Amino acid sequence: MPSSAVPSSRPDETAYDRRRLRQWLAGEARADGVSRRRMLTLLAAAGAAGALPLSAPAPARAADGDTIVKPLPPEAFVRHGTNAETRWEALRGTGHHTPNDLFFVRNHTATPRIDADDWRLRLWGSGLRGGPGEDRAVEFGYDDLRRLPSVTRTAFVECAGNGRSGYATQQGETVSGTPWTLGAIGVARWRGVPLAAVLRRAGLSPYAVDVQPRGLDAEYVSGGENLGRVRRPLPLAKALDDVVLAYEMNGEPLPPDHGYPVRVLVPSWVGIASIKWVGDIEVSAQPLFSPWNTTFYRLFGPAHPEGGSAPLTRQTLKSAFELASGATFPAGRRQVLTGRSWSGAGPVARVDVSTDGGSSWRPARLLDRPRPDTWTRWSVTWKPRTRGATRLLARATDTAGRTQPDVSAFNTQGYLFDAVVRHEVTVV
Ligand SMILES: Nc1nc2c(c(=O)[nH]1)N[C@H]1C(S)=C(S)[C@@H](COP(=O)(O)O)O[C@H]1N2
Ligand SMILES: [Mo]
Repeated sequence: MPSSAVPSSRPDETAYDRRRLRQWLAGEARADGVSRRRMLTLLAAAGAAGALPLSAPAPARAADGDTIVKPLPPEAFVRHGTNAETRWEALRGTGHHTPNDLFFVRNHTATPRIDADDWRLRLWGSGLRGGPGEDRAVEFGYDDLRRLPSVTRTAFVECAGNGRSGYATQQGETVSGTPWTLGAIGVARWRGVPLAAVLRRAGLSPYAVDVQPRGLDAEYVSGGENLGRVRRPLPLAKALDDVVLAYEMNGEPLPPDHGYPVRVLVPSWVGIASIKWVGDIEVSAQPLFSPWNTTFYRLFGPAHPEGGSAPLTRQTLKSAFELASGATFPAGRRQVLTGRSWSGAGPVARVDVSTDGGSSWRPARLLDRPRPDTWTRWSVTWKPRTRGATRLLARATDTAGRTQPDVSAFNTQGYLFDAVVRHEVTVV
C-alpha cells in the first residue's frame, strides 16, 4: 500500500459485512461458536427491520497463575490478569523497535509451550483447490516455512482496547475489558513468509473468500461459555495483501509469549487479527464468522449503528509520552520530553504538544521518517516555570488526514480510544 493511501472506508466495510450476514441467513456462510441469536442481532442491525435487543457481551474474566513465560519486572510492566502492559517510561531511549523483553503480552488464556520440531501448519477448507465438494488439506513444517523466500517488515501490534481506561478516567464512561492505559502496543521487525505465498502453494481456489487462522492455545471460556480456540477470519483480499506468517521478532526466533514458533502478523489491524501460535488456517469459499468478529471487535453503543458496527479492521490514532503518570519535574530546568504517535490509517507526520493543559500548542520535532504501520518518535523541549500540577498533551495527525479528537466516541467494550490523553505531571 502506498504510504499516502487512505484506508478502506467504513461504508465499504459495512456493505461487505451486510452481504456476508445475508449469506449466513441463506445458509451460505458458517458461524461456528457464534450463537444464532448473536447472528440475528447483527443481521437485524445491518439490514432493515426491527432490531432485536442487544445484550452487552460479558467482559473476559482474567485468570490467575503463571500465564506468561517471560519475566515481567514491575518497573517495566503492569499486570492485568493473563496480560501484561508495557510501562511507557520503560520505552524511553529504547530505539524505534520495542525490545522483545519489553513487548506487551495479551493472552486470552496462557502461553502454550510448543516444540517447533513437532509443529505443523495445516491449511484446509472449501477455498482450496480440489475436486468438486472435496476439502483438501496441506501441511507445512517449521523448516518448510523457513526455506521459503522471506520478507522483513516493521509493524506495530496493538490491542484494539489499548487506551481503554481513558473512557473511564477522561470521559466518566464505564466500558468492559482490560483497563489498559497506553501500553498495549509494541513495534517489532518481523521476519517470515508472506501468507499469500503459502496460500498459493496450498492451492487457492478461485472461490475462496475468507481465511481463518486459529491459535494452538487453550480454548477460551468467557461468561461460562466455551468459545473455542482463538480465531478470527480475514477477508482474502487482506490475507493476500501484506499479511506475514512471522517466525522472527527483532532478529530472534519468536519468543514463546509472542507466538512461537509462528504467528500471523496483520499490519495496522487490530491486534486480535495477529493470531499467535497459529496451528491451522481455514481457507473458505463461504464467509466465516467467529466470536472475535461478532461479539467482540465491533463497536456497540449509541454513536454506532444499532446492533453494532462492521468488524474492526485498522487501528486508530494515538500518542503517548515516554513518561510515568504523575512524573515530577524541577521548576526552571530545561527538559526534553519524548513520545511516540501512531495510526493504523497511515504514517504520522505531525504531532502537536501542549505543556499547559491545552492552552497553547507547538509542533514536536519528529525523530523518525513517518512510515505506515509503525510509530513516529518525537521530542519537545520544556522549561517548566510555574510550580504545581499541569497536564501534558500530545495530538497526532496522520497522512490520511485524521487528527486525535478531544473526546472518543463511546463504545461498550472500550475499543479504539483515540482522544488526546491528559498526562498528569507535577512541577516541584
Ligand atoms: N492464539 C492467540 N492469538 C492471539 C491472542 C491470543 O490470546 N491467542 N491475543 C490476540 C490479541 S487480543 C492481541 S492484542 C495480540 C497481542 O500480541 P502480543 O501478546 O504478542 O503482544 O495477539 C493476538 N493473538
Ligand atoms: Mo487485543
